[in-house]
Amino acid sequence: MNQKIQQLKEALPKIKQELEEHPPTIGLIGVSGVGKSSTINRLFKTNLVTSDTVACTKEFEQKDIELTLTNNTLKNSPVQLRVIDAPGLGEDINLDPKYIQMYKENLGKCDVIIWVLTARNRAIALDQRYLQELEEFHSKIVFGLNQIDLVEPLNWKIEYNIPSEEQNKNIEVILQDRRDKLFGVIKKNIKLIDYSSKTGYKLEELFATIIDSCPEERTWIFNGLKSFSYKDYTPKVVLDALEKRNSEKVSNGKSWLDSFNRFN
Ligand SMILES: Nc1nc2c(ncn2[C@@H]2O[C@H](COP(=O)(O)OP(=O)(O)OP(=O)(O)O)[C@@H](O)[C@H]2O)c(=O)[nH]1
Ligand SMILES: [Mg+2]
Repeated sequence: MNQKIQQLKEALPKIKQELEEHPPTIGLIGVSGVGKSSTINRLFKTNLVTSDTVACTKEFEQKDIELTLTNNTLKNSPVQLRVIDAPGLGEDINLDPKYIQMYKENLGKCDVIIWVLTARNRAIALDQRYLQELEEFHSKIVFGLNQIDLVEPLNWKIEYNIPSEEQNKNIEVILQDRRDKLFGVIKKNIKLIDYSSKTGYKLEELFATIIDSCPEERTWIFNGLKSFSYKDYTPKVVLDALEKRNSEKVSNGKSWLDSFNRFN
């Protein structure tokens, strides 16, 4: 037993060094405006600049984040994570060659890559083309289908923070369509998680998928990131509203939707 403790003591500085030099690293990529920066902001409480109107992120932006776990056994332990936000592809035909080159340089550093799509855009030829160019990274890619709160008929159940039945049916159709089309390029079944960075819906599942997708030799590093609950990702205003709904009957959803929109 003493010998084991001794071995562990000797290994600790090496573990620390490895974590400092190569912290768990996640990259978010995809075409312009799908919500890459918004997803990072919501997941990790960063304040990357986003835009409602024009292409926004122009350079690769690396954020070192210290996450404080809020539940389970590791409560209050700090965990290091590196997140890389990428400029959107497809913004301008003149910029694409430069961006593809930058993508190739940066994606090598990532353990896991989230390729963000938006549920609002059914044309994914651009994604398919870029995926072909970035073939060497296919094994690291997990796909996220963002903005599902904007799926028709736009009647998100705000009082529960979930899609309506009609939206759910449409989301299923969209997921199947994107899976088929991406399969055509990737040539194997893909991981595709539908979520909404705006409402925080299913961000927990997206994060769990990131953790599960880390390379085997780095599992020990990612394991430290496991103890999150959905509450860590859900906007406070949504949590407050859900709590309020539990304690009193909401007669008019508008009031808290208003505050939700202000918050965003
Ligand atoms: N309704 C809704 N809007 C979203 C969601 N995620 C992002 N947005 C909006 O989508 C727009 C683009 O978001 P960004 O995060 O700037 O997108 P991006 O992919 O980083 O864009 P580039 O940096 O230009 O590539 C902003 O208006 C966001 O508020 C979502 O889940 N639902
Ligand atoms: Mg951006």
